[in-house]
Order: sequence, then structure tokens, then C-alpha cells
Amino acid sequence: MAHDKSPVAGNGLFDRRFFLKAGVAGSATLMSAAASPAERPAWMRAPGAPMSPSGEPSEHEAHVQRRPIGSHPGTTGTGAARTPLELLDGVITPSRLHFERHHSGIPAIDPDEHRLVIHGLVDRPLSFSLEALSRYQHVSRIQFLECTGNSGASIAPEPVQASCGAIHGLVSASEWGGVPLSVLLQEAGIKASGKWIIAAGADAAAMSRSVPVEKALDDAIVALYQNGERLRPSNGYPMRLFLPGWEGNMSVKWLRTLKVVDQPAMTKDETSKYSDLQADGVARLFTFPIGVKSVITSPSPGLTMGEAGIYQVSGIAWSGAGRIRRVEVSADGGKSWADAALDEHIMSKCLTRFRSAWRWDGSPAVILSRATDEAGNVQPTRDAVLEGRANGAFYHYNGIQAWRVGADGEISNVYA
Ligand SMILES: Nc1nc2c(c(=O)[nH]1)N[C@H]1C(S)=C(S)[C@@H](COP(=O)(O)O)O[C@H]1N2
Ligand SMILES: [Mo]
Repeated sequence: MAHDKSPVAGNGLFDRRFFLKAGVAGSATLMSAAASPAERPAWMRAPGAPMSPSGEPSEHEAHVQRRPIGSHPGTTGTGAARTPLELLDGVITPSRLHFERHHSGIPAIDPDEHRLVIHGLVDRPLSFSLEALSRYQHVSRIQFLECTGNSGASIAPEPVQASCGAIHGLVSASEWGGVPLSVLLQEAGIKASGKWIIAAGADAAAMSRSVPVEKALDDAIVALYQNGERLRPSNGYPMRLFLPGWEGNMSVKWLRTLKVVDQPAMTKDETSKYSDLQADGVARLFTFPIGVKSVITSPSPGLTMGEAGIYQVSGIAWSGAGRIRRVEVSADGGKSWADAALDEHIMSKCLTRFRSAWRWDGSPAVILSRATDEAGNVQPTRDAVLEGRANGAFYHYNGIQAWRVGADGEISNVYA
């Protein structure tokens, strides 16, 4: 069949069904008669290691770590550590590699002493222990969390040469489990004048954000679990607010108080931070949902191509508006595009894995991906994102990312 053999877009991009129909001739090593499988390797000649109470990755995978870790000057716990996107596959981020973003380090919370208090414009102020929250019926969903500052390096006048994770690794996805916030709010009873909720954390920064009541009553949860186990301390143990699809800063970790009020509190993190200054001097506030976005994770900077031949181009796409409907890939700098295959179980407000088959002819090429979500939003170009922005405004960046594959197989960041 035609789509098995001939590219459907420029510079060797195949139909999205390529991998279903055709093997990748040449990537496996041909068995020679000399190398007989009857010869047992060393690890088959004696019993292996015993069980252990908690698993670890293979020692051969020790390089798969959160990197880079950047703290603000004079601090240790204030800054970010990023998910190494280029070293992962699928859509779920292993908890140990979930990105971290702390405004004043990770508090050492005693779960027995911690309380979540709902107060303000409510009929009944309530206080919940972890034990009390554990008795409510939980929900669990696989969804992404992205920091508002993710990919902010892409506004630099010259492309920053760093790994995919270093540039875009402030996004991760987990199965988040916990109590629907609507259940707790209904129990407290929001007064008619209650329109916003100020959520504050139990860290030294007491980081706080104003959340519209509609979102709190929609799909917000008080998360207790992450990928089946209790939250990690760095991700909000013992409880955090989780607002699916909305900018990461609002998912307040170490959640301590929810105060129902009649207007937003205008906290530091929704005025001087996480707002978007425009070229005309006006700052846009409250840009909550994450814009539709994608990035090719392989090949990407830090990985190296081998010899010319057929490669899988793979990456992640996501949108705060819901499901990813389509991802297109280009191998000729954006002149032509081919639809990528999407992994099954496309979930709302989750990462979606895409894959394309590409015959690299060994010469320099520029590869890009472009996502479309179910609301019809199409990922914008870098120029379109920067249009009308003030110099240095780096939040909410969702522009198309281009990578250049060099003839030497090295991959670099380029603007296309
Ligand atoms: N209490 C509190 N909540 C917080 C933060 C914080 O520093 N303190 N950081 C916020 C930011 S900026 C982001 S992007 C996410 C990061 O969550 P993670 O560290 O679990 O990835 O948590 C948000 N919630
Ligand atoms: Mo963030």
C-alpha cells in the first residue's frame, strides 16, 4: 500500500499508520550464526538479587534525573527542578521525576497535625484532618500540571541551547486522586456573595492564589494521592489543591486554608507574577487555562541521531481546554505537515503522546510539531505568541518548537 512506502510530507515524513503497517528494516542487528543464544550471559548463571521493600530504577538509568535544578541566589529550596522529557516515553511522569517548583522550599509537615480550614463567606466554617478527608469518596484522573513559566526561555532573542527538559520540563502528568472540592464546599455552604476562594499553602511563603468559585465547583480536587501513592513532599504532601488544565501556580501545595470571598485577593502571585505585561503597558491578569501546546521530545537536544534511516519522531501535546484532537509534524521547517499517530486513551487535560515515522536522509533538517485541541485551538507560532507582548514577558508561552537535526546527528534549538 502506498502509505507504507512513500512519504506523505516533505523530507521523508510518513503516514501516521506507518509503524502499524511496516517494520523498521535495518534497525535490528542481523543474527549471525556465530552468536548463538545458547550461550548464557553472566546474569543467567546464578540466582538474582532478592526482593526489596521499595523499587529503584536500574543502575544503568542513573542519568535519568530531574535537571537542571535551579535555586534563586541565596536560597536552596526556592526555584525549580525539571522533568527530563527527552528521556521519557508515554504520558505518565514517574513521581520521582515530576517537576518541582517551590517559592520557599518544601515544608516538613506532620500529617497528624495538619488541618485544612474552609472559612470566609460560608454557612459553616470547617476544619479537616487528613484522616477526615480520607473518609470521603475519592476520584482519580490522569492529568497534566504545567508551570506558567514553562518554556519561558523561548522568548530569548537567540535560541537557548539546552535540553528539551531544561526548556520545557516544567510540565508533568500524574494520576491525581483525592476529594472533589465541590463536596467540601457544599458541606461548608457558600454564601450567595461568595465568588472567589483564596487558597493558601502551609509553606514558609504561605503561597496563595484566588480561584473563581465556578472552577472550585467544577473539576477541582483536594489531591491526596499521586500515581497511586500519597503525594510526595515536593508535590504537596499531605494535600494540595489540583485545578485540572489551569496554570500550575494555582494548584496550591500543602493546602492549609480556603477562604471564600467576594473578589480576588490580588496576591503577589496573580499581580506582579504570573500576569502578562503587554507592549502597551497593560498587564493581563488571570490567564487561567493552559494554551494548546506540543513539543517533540525525541529527537531533541541532548539526544544524538545515529546513521541515516528511519526514526520515530515522538513527543507530547496538551491543552487546558480539554482533549488533544490532532498533532501534525513537519520535517522541512514547516513547509509541509503530516498527521502524527496519537497513543490510545486520549484524556482531557492530560498529556497525549504522538509519534511519526521519518526517513532521515542524513542531511540537516528542521523538525516541528503543531497541536490542535478539541475546542479547535491551534498551537501558535513563536512570532504569534510574542506579538504585542512587552519585552521580557515570558509567562504562558505555548509557541511551536523547532529543532534542527545537523548532518553530524546533533540536535539544536532553532527558531523557525
Ligand atoms: N504552597 C505552594 N503551592 C505552590 C507553590 C509553592 O511554592 N507553594 N508553587 C506553585 C507553582 S509556581 C507551581 S508551577 C506548582 C508546581 O507543583 P509541583 O512542584 O508539584 O510540580 O505548584 C504551585 N503551588
Ligand atoms: Mo509555576
